Amino acid sequence: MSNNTAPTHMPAGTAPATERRRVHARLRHLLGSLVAGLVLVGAPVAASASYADREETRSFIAEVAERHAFDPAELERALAQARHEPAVIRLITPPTRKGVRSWRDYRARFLDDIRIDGGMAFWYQYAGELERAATEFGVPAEVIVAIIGVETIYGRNTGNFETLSALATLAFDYPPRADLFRRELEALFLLAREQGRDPASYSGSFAGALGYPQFLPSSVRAYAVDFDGNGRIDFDNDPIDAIGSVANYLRVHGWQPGEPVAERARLAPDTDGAPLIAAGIEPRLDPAHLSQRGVTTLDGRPAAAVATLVDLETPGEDTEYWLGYRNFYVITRYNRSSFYAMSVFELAEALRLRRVVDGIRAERR
Ligand SMILES: [Ca+2]
Repeated sequence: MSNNTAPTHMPAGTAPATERRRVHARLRHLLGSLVAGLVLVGAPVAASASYADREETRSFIAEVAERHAFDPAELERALAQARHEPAVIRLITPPTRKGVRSWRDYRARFLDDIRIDGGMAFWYQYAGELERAATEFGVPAEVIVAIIGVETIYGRNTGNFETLSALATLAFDYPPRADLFRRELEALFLLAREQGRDPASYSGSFAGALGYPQFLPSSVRAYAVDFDGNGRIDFDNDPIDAIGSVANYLRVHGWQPGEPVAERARLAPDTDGAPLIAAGIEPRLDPAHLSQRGVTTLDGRPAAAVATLVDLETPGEDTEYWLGYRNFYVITRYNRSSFYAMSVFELAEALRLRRVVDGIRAERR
């Protein structure tokens, strides 16, 4: 996740398989309750055992119940199960000393053998569904695979946090993002009602992102599709629903079928890239204007379309410049960071090339 903007979801850390994850989450819940009970005396308000008793929680419950015709007692019962998660606050809080951003380090986390080999395995396993998604939504299979790979290593790392507790913690004990996370907590209650599930039964990232594609609850409600047609959306166990949902998310956010994502840019000597970069992540610079300012493709052609100038910095090395087109911008709607979108694009390209090579080898046999 980038720190500068609201995440839709974020790549999770290392985690075991789904079932083990659930057991772990349950154990942690029990342990957490025990610990909370032991330290309750003298604990700060934020660490109170139940969110249902808090003043601002009561007004939240009243509002949400009113807006969506919930029984307030039902929301109270749900929130009584949520507990403060100090780790969530620790993970969401930006470091006090601004770290040095390094494209090389960031890239190395996602362009590795685990994600490339895993991506090929995932692609072969779900080739039919990926092709169907590409046809239906216009988003190439490799881009869908790459997003699921960057997010969760193809479902291996979907996160160990109980979503209800994580979102309650962020909604009520993290003022900088309280609005966003109260909306997500509200969306979780709606999602649980729609899916006939207990709101406490969801688990995922520390920031409330769910399943293979790491959608926040509001994104699940808005963009998820039942792509295997079994009548329900299941992000924990169903990569096929994730495939369709990622493709639908990108399509709704403006994916242009057949159009380029990004290409390397060349800056003529003495070009001042700063004002072009400052124009923002949304592509607004037309090719002629860019050429005039000294920005072209590597072989000196003008940009292929209206673009944004992307700078990928690594301390002590030359900055990489890229032309980001509309589809690059669409990937940043998934996670608002140039580093993120470029990692997805590069992983997608690596997978696509590997697939081409596999195809040639198969023909020769
Ligand atoms: Ca389904």
